[in-house]
Amino acid sequence: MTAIPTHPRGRGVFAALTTLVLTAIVLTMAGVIAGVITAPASHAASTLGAAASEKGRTFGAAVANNHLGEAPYASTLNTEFSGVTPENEMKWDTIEPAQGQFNFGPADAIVNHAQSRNMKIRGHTLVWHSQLAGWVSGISTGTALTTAMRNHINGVMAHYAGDIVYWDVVNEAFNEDGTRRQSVFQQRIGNGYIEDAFRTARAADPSAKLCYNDFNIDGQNAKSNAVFQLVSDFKARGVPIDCVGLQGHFIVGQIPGDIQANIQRFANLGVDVNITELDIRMPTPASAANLQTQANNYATVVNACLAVARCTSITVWGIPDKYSWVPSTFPGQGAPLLFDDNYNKKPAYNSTLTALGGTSSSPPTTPPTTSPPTTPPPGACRVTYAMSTWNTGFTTNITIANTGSTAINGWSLVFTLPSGQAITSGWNATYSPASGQVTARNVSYNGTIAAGQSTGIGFQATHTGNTGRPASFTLNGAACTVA
Ligand code: G2I
Repeated sequence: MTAIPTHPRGRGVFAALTTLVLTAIVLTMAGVIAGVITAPASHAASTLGAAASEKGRTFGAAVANNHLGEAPYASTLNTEFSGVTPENEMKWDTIEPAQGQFNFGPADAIVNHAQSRNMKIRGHTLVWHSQLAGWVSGISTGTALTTAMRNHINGVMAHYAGDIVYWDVVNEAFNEDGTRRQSVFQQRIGNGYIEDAFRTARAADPSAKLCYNDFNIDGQNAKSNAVFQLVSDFKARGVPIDCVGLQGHFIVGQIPGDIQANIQRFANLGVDVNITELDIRMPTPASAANLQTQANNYATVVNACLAVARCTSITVWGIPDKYSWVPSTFPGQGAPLLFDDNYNKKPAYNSTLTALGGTSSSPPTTPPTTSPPTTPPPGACRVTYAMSTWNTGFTTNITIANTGSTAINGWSLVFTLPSGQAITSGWNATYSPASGQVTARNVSYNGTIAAGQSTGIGFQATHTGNTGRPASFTLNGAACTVA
């Protein structure tokens, strides 16, 4: 008797295959009986994942295992996204911290979460110079490093065999001028390490699509030309490669004008294109104008992808702004994602959903200012007023929580600034006047605060020595508690 091979993560491969075959038979029979294929949904999709799916695409997010236990993080992921990329958990320093010792726990948690919700998984990443385990850099010969690299690819890909749609096999191997980055792999093994990694990966999991992934290759330039040459060469010589990942780390207002042409030229080589790490950063605190430009920029990227049939997935590099990698890497910049720090949908969320062909269920279709304001009962709001001060100025982040049991539709928050304080710019609300008793009114996209939900606003101001806080706040005329 031969034992039935089981999946390394526990699921029986044969059981899965049997389910697939049975499902296919049942679906075929249903089609014959009904005589028609199910008609497309008549209503527009209301989430990113559902809208992308109607276009035959996946809309994913980078996910960090340590945030999965946070309720709004998990619910936003589960509601909005149809794909995941582990943000750090599959990187070499985490997954093979000591030679031959694999630590699959953190990545398994994300993979299990995704699989139980039918989300597609991108594997990130097998061969990269960064977040590399220390022992790898200590290997001194090309032969030994090739062996270690192959063992790493084999060990990780075997564990996730059948689970991963796209694998980032090699990440960020080129410099901006198109020359090879002098990573330990390049220095010890030489130019052939990329080809070796792809050939090893194909054998390790033939069901996975194999990608080369990099940043600043979104438009046509010296670096993307070098990647284009690599893919052309691989295709000509039969080296396995199925996909190019354009990371899409952008600065607001600076999307390359030829992004669609660049996606198309890679697709023409016979590979899929994925937008793998999309985010669009801006100076913080974010201005309303930049948030609107960001919304337009997200739509541009989505439209460029949708225009090319082989651009099959878009992944944003995080869910709420507060967990983005940007502020720690680029001090003074941030707000690059689709959800703000409180998981409120930003203008960029709405533009992205619209570009995907979906329709937003919020903000409301009628402008909030024309909806009858719902006055919360006294005490049905809670305000958090977080200040960050310096010698002549300060920024304030205000969170307005609806602690009542009905939605607030359209709101005005009134408070009095201590003397000498004057608002110079604000975000997510209009502020008038700039000093004294100020009224902050909602803007188009945050007029509704559902029961139990909150919204974040803020402003930058000057002071003349008095850094006190407003003594009280009223929302639509009712006093709020202050946290
Ligand atoms: O740097 C942005 C991305 C560029 N392309 C490849 C991606 O893999 C990369 O992701 C970022 C993660 O978003 C960060 O979360 O890669 C960074 C490292 O290169 C990640 O940052 C690291 C910090 O440097 C560590 O201090 C921290 O322990 O994240 C770790 C886990 O939170």
